[in-house]
Amino acid sequence: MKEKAALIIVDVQNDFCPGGALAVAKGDEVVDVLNRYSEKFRAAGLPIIATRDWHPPQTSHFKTHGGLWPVHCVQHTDGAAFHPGLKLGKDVVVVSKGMAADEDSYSAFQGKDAAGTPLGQLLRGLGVEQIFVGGLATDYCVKHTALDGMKEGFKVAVLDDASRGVNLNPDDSAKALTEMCAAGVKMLASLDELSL
Ligand code: VGL
Repeated sequence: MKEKAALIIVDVQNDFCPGGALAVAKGDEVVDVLNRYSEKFRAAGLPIIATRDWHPPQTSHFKTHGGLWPVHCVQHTDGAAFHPGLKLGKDVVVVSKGMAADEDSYSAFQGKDAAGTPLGQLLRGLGVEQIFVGGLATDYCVKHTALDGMKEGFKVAVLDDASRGVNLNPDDSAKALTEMCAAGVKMLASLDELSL
């Protein structure tokens, strides 16, 4: 029998989309693609998790406090809201990360649901063995989520057509894909390759 799968939609938030505080080029292009993946998972009765960066106003993650990034995805702001085009049904579990003032939390496995359950525990509780990961950004949160997924013993596939990178250096996304593949992460080019 096939491993039970879950879809992990990573950080498709306004601040990571064009016009946002930490805009990923063409970040909004993943919205429709992810909606189509979600339909497939929902139709198959499989879990869908949406992660979000959920930072306090002051954190060492931000340049203002010694970190790498402009202020973004501050809790309860518009920038932290999911992109309005993302269709998140009531069944979607939201996992928040980066809430402490001293953590980057690039990986969704450092995040927790509303009840405080860490992602790995949540997935195991649902009987999930395989995760499909897409969203923003390829070279940070998608990459770290995929790599941690492997470390936590899941089969991991990244949705290449549903992910976009920050690319502080122009080849960061390409390097991230190479790194993920070397760790055993599979790549899916498009929905046609999805078999649940
Ligand atoms: C992310 C940079 C900074 C991400 C988050 O979601 O990939 N990237 N914070």
